[in-house]
Amino acid sequence: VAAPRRRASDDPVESIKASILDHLTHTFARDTAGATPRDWFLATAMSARDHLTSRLIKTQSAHNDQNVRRLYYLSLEYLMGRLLISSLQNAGVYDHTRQALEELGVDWEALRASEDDMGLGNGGLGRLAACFIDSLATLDLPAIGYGINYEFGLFRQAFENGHQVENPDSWMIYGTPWELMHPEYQQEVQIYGEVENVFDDSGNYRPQWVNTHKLVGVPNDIPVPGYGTETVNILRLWTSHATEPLDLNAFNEGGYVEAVRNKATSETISKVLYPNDKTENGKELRLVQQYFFVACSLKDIIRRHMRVEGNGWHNFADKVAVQLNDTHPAIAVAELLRILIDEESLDWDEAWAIITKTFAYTNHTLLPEALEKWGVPLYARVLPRHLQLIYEINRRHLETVAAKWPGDNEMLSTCSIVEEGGGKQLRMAHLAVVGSHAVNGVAALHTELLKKDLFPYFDTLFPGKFRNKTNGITPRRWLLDCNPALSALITKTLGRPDWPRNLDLLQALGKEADQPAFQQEFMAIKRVNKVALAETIQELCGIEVSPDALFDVQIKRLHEYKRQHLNLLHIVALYRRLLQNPDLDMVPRVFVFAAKAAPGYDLAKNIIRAINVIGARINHDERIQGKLKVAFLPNYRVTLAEKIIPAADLSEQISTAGKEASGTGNMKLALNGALTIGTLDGANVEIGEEVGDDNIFIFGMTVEEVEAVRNAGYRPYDFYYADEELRAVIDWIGSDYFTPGERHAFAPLHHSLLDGGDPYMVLADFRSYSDAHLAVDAAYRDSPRWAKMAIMNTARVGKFSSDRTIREYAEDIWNLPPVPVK
Ligand code: 26Y
Repeated sequence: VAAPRRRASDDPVESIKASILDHLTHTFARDTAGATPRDWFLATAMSARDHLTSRLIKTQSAHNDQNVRRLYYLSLEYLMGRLLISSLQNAGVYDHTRQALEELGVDWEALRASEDDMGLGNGGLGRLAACFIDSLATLDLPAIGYGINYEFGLFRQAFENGHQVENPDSWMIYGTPWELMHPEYQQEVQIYGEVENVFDDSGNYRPQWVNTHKLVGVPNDIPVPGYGTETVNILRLWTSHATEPLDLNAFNEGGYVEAVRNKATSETISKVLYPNDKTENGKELRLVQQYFFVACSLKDIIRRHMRVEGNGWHNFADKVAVQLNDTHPAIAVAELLRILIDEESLDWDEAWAIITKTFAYTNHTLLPEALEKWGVPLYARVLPRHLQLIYEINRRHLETVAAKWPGDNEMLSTCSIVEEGGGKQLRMAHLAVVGSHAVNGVAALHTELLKKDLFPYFDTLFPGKFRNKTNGITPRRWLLDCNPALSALITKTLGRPDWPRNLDLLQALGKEADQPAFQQEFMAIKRVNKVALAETIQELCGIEVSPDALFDVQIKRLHEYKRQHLNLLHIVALYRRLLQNPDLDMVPRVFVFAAKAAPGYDLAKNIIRAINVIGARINHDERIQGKLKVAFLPNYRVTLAEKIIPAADLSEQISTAGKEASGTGNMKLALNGALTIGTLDGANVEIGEEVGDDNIFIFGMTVEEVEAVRNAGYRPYDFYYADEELRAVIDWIGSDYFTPGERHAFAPLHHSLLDGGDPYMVLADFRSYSDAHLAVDAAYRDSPRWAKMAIMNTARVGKFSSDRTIREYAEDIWNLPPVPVK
């Protein structure tokens, strides 16, 4: 039945009902009888959006009217996940909307399941950006996130015969209700071409960037509402278009395909997210993506500033702070320099002062293969003027290096932005450090290693530039929204509902950790969440698991340094122990994995296959009486994380010490009452400090020990021969036992562990890891003890709220005061 036009109602539930029905009818042309869950989702999302857009307008006017200082967050990735629940929660209409839908007889679960994830990121770095923009809005900080509106997000993963297969993620093929397109703010930018050496009348060098290719960026805005506040910031994502949709000449001559070729090429730029998150492979399109979004964003920032300030370069850096999310947007340093010098005719020193006051850079990795470098010939072709400017930045930079260390040529080449030898390459991390006033690592240990190992001379050259900002996660999505039962218990226990804005309040749960009644409530919620995950495992993997088993979870990108294969060795060892002693007294375990491997990363894909195939064998072996189960859930993404995390008992954070910059999944799992088994790496160190030694299982070598063993010449065979069980497990995996008829199926894995030199020292840490698991087993048998430990984890990880992280950035790096709205 068609709904009448919406009428204002005093009853919030009635007015939401009216709004949803109104959108169903007038926005989507559906009647209630024929509406699919997706139609209901769209109508509900539009109704939520109505709440947000009026607040968005109010927020932006407040910021504009007061001409406030703003933070601009530049990131190639935003891993947002679904937006419905968080939008409703942050708009303060979640409960009323649920009730409205119930009264309308709509199936809520089906409705919410019909929203595709907005998966515009690879992993930790992209999800961090999403948590940060949530916190920025919640803290009333004036901020805009800039990025790319990829038509295809991270690939969708399926398994065939245990192998990963990738499918395109066409998340917006039927449109998305959250984006507001703003063609009036489109920007034209240029790329390619060449530099003409021109001199003006006074003989000054005035280079001209000519014969360029023009592109248009059209912004799509996503509203970003804060929780418990009026602020609604925006996430502005650029879509690329051609300046001319059609080549009329070609068209008139009958070249129909030729006529739209330019359009197709231009639109390719925002087509697809690169699925690599460690090795940069120097692809031209990726460089074009970086420059396109940086150039559009800077133009937009300058437009906003000049609208108020006229020709106000003098106070640009007072009003504008730009944070570079890793080096991916680091070309912004050269692009702003080009604008200031070539277009605005500022002199070098003036321009450079503005730049270094404006930019700050966050580093997310120490792994050498993940540090971005671009070949000079590629740069010369794509961004010829920028290359000249980078050379000049470098010349001046090397002057300061030479002044500090006179006569030291080695120091010059170490600190240079341009790497000589072989093909010349541009080191983007060096450009970002030189062009920024602050550089930060993402956990205390990471920042120390950054100063010591990655940029040792820069820390001496620029004292005070390097800071730590330990990562955080938004407690809205990662507790309030994903674990409603635990959230209700927390609100009841604390006697106040405002803990999602002040996560330190959870400390008070510590007082209940010894209380049997509270322990039972806490663990009963965990069990309900485990039952739900068990159903999901059944659905997605066809594996039956018992919610009474210990749920042992490793969920993260698949990488050698994260050591999913260490976990696998332990599983195979347990399997072997059970076969040798079927009565072995052990807590039944369900090992849960979820992970995507970069499509070109063969070893990572081999590890996925090994876990799948060996897992299947274990799952079907009746001899072990269901004591071990292995489930690798396909297509890991934010939505799946929201399902797994509330159900986890044990959180695997087992990277080789010194390799994981921070980790953020470790924080999400601890917040939801999972205990960590982990190395002293990344933020695990700080999690351990917060929860206390009694409430975490630490194992393995420290950074110093890793270094010492490596310096002494690490030989995996030493550990292989010294440990009978380890040797048997590796031999077993290397045999064709798990893949009858298919020999050497796991040769890449087997090779990596032994003849490949075991670069991440899996063998060296194996025994210590296995022993830590024995301690886990013992703790889990003692239910009150385990409950207490789990509660202590939830109670003591308030530090890891991204609100704390963002407050530190705002105070220490951005100098950014909050601006309350109304
Ligand atoms: C250069 C390109 C190939 C590239 C693309 C994406 C390189 C790296 C990345 C993503 C890196 C990433 O996600 N790093 C993770 O950042 C998290 C947030 O700071 C950390 O918690 C995590 O330890 C780190 O691996």
